Amino acid sequence: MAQSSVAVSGGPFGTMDKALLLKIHALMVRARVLEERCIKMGRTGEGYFWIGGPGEEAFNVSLGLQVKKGQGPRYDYLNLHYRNSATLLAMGAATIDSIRQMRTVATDPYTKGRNFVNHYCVPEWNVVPVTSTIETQYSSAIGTAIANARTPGDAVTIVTGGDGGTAEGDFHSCLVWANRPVLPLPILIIVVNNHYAISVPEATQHGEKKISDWGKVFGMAAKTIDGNDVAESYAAIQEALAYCRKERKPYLLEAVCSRLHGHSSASGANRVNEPDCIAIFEEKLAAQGIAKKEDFDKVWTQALAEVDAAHQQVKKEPYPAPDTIWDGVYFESLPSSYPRKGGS
Ligand SMILES: Cc1ncc(C[n+]2csc(CCOP(=O)(O)OP(=O)(O)O)c2C)c(N)n1
Repeated sequence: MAQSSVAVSGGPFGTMDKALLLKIHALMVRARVLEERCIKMGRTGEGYFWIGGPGEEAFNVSLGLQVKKGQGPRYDYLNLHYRNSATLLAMGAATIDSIRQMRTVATDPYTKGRNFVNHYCVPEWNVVPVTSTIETQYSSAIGTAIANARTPGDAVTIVTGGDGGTAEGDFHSCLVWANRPVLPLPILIIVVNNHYAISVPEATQHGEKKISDWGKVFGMAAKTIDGNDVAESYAAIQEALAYCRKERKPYLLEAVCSRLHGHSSASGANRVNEPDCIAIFEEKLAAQGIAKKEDFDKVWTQALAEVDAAHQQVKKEPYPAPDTIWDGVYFESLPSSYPRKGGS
């Protein structure tokens, strides 16, 4: 299908042009196929644990495409969580690298085969290491946002996490530090609300009506959006980032999204019956005459072929050598009983 940059005026996509819409669709599909493959790898014993972002593609692709990507405080810093695979792909990450991390092979560029899948780390793009402990990213984000605030330019810090984690002190520390009158921080504070913290329903835990209501306490810009909708997500991220970049102040954005395969492999990772952002998007694209079923089929087939080829390649790659176990680990000294390089 030939791509055009003709603006799709009005309708559900506002001013987003056709080329952008089709690019977003292709990235969403690639992210979904990748995650489904990783789930399968977990089930067949090719990886130890899966956690990821199927259901968040509309929001996460829209985010990744709007990052000011680079290294150092003149560029955006990303303090992400473990459901941001589609954000990484939209930023230009290779599909194969997630498969490498899922299989824990030494070629995994994020953690050399030593951490769970979707625990990215890309120094060249200011993607700080993802932690398994939830919400600590909201604390590290304060540091990177201070660096952005002290640097001339329009770079900002972006932090993402879930609704459950907002019960942690790190989230509230982030709100306090972002809003100090002495140094307000240019930080986009994102909460993806999928209505659950593992198995604990949001409705049983939150006295506040919306998580974005925390913005009222500080008089900070805040909004809740439908994160399953591409156009709403793209526009809201655009508006929030423009605000943070120009005003050098924080913005709290809550995106309500589906969690299509439950929490992780620990809860079975079976598909659940919640709205699917890709199906919703395809329906809208078709209704507007932007693409049709055959076009979508081609995109899915292509993504599957790409993921298949990557998976076959990764199967040939080595696991980390045992004596690299301490590489990248910071320590002062180890007890002599611990194995070291060279076997002594
Ligand atoms: C500090 C800490 N406490 C508890 C856990 C266990 N844990 C892992 S994920 C999770 C739920 C997170 O829910 P939410 O913040 O809504 O994010 P989601 O996984 O739904 O995207 C919990 C409690 C953890 N990893 N770290």
